[in-house]
Parts: sequence; structure tokens; C-alpha cells
Amino acid sequence: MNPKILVIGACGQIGTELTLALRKLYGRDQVIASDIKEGSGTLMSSGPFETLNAMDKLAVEACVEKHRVSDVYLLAAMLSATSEKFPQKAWELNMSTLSHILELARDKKIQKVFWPSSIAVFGDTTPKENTPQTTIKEPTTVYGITKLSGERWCEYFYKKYDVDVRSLRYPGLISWKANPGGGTTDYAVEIYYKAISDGKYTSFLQKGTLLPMLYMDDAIRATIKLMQAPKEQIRIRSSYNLGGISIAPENIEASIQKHLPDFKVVYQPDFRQAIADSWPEGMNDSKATEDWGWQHRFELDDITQEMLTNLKVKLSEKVE
Ligand code: AKB
Repeated sequence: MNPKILVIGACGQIGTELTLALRKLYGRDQVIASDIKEGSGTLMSSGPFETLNAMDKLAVEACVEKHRVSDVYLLAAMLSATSEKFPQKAWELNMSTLSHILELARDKKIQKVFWPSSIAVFGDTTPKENTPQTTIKEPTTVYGITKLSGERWCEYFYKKYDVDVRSLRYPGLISWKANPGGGTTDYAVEIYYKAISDGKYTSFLQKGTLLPMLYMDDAIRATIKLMQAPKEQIRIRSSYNLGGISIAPENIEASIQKHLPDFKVVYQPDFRQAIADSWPEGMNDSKATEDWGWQHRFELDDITQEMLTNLKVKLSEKVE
């Protein structure tokens, strides 16, 4: 039987594409999109939508009951850069929303939970290259602290209450349908917009800042694959490392120059540099490969091709 799904935070960068993909797979009415505010026209016209404050536990529970939801994808969160500006708010939002959903699952009101973690669980003391699944985790950002705490909660609820919660440590995600907001890896999306609109980009991360990244199509495929895998295959209940490619701003610049030879990046690092410097350069995601067959598909030049092609159409439609 198809699951009845609630996507919380459906209008964000991941939520928009995940909701559309889940609707394609399971049918439009099987997937309830929810967010505190409405999303893009494409998302809003693709199926049912509920305005929902994920911090309001009673409202979330009422929505679950109303739609007889079986699976929740909880994507509402404050990302790394914004969290540094509002640390207390970040803690409250990121932790209370997870806690509400885990409690609903413990009380058997929902059957399955997806919750995203991040490469931000790692910190300065973590080995940077090919970062292993299990290693030192001493995050220095409040966002990373919320993600690491969340991972411990997920594993605890699985072990203690048999809650079927599944999670991925997303790297930076590159996409064109919906904008990211408030993250440190956002530069890797902005750079493509600016390449088309201005022919130059001022990067808030320094040349040489290697970070793990993934194209959104790969991230969505990983998420759905993880959620569809038989329960016994999910041997990690904190969160799986998810890698992809490892790139710095000048790598994207060079890739864009293959299409737009005059494109230039200048560097003006800001407070986000320290955040990026505390994160891994590349991830070892072999556990995800072993347990449920994960493999990324998009390399940097494939991503550039997709981004430039789709953004050119999107930006020209906005102008008209
Ligand atoms: C961020 O930059 O905050 C996020 C993340 C890596 O979790 N994209």
C-alpha cells in the first residue's frame, strides 16, 4: 500500500523537489505538503497543501490525524549561517520540531520518519578528507550542535521505542527549482545565477575551500531510496554519511567557463568562511552504499550543464 506522506517544510530547497518527486511516485493526493508559508506556483498546484507551524505540536498532530499520515519527512530547519545569527532560535526550532515528530512516532501515530542531518555534525577535530561514518564529532556551529543532538535523539528513539527513523547527513545541495536560504554552501547555487545574470560572482568563501556537494536529483534519489529500503537494511539509525563530489569555488568557476568563457569569480570571504573551514572536504559514504546501494550520479560538469540550461529558461521566464 502507498504511504500517506506529510512533508513539513515543503516549500524550501529540498522540500519543493522532494514533494514533487514523492507525488510523481505515489500520487498527488498521497503527499500533503506543509509549510509556514506558501511555496512556488509549481509546488502549490501539484497537490494538497496545509499551512503549518512545525513548532506547534498540537497543530502537527491534528494535521497527521486529519490526513491519516503514515510517513513524515521533516525538513523545517534553520540552516548554518542564519543559525549563527540566532543561536537560541535555531536550537528551539531545530530541536522542538524533531522532538514533536519522534514523540508522535513513539506513540504510534506515524509509522516512519525522515529527518535530515548534515555534514555540519563534524567539526575542526574531525579528519577532513574522506571523512568516515564514525569519527570525532565536535561541531562548533549551533546548527551542527542541533544536528548532532538530533542524530543522538533519532538513534535513542529507534533503540528505546523502535521508532523507524531514517536520516542522511546531506552535504551542500546544488539545485535550480527552489533557492536555498541561510546556508554556508549556498554559494554553490548563487554562483550559477550570477554567472547568467552578471557574468561575475563575489564568493563569500575563499578560493580553495573544498566542501562535499551533491546535485539535488541525487539527494532526492538518496532520500527516497533510503525510505524505501527494507527496515532490516537500515543499520545506521543516527544518520548516514552522504558524499558526492568535493569542490571549491574555483572548480565551479572553471566548469562554468566551459560554457561562459568570460565568467569570473572574485573572493570576499565573510563569517561563513569559519563555518566552512570547520566542515569536511569530502565524505566517505561507503556505509550507505553497503546498506542500501547508494551511488551518486552527477559529477561537477553534469551539474553545471543542468544548472545553466535550467536557470537560463527560469530566469528568462521571470523577465517576460
Ligand atoms: C548549510 O550550508 O547550512 C547546509 C548544510 C551543509 O547542512 N546546506
